[in-house]
Amino acid sequence: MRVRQPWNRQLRGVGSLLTLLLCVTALSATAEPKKFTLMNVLLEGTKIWLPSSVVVYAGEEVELTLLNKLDEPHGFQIEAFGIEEVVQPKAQATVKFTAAKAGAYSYLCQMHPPHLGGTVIVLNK
Ligand SMILES: [Cu+2]
Repeated sequence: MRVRQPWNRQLRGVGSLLTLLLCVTALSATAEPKKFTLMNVLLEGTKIWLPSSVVVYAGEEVELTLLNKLDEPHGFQIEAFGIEEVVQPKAQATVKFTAAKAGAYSYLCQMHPPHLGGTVIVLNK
């Protein structure tokens, strides 16, 4: 059966290549979302979500963990992505969205207009 060995070896090579391709495909299909943590604090007498900007690329999945360090509920809204969350005092919440299109999208607290927010900056790839 030594006659068949070269053919078998070739098949094994193709099998390895296919396995590699499948792994690469699986990795790209299950790409982790871009994760950021934003914190709601009182800074010099003003309530503010920090950091005041988050930068991602168009098409990326984004996951924001929102920490409310203050003593009353606060909102977090990104109208363009349909996000509207209320984070309870001394608690956290998570919101997810796809940054489908390049642009600058504001986030703010929908409960308190003077409460400062920031901008999600979505860059073209
Ligand atoms: Cu607020």
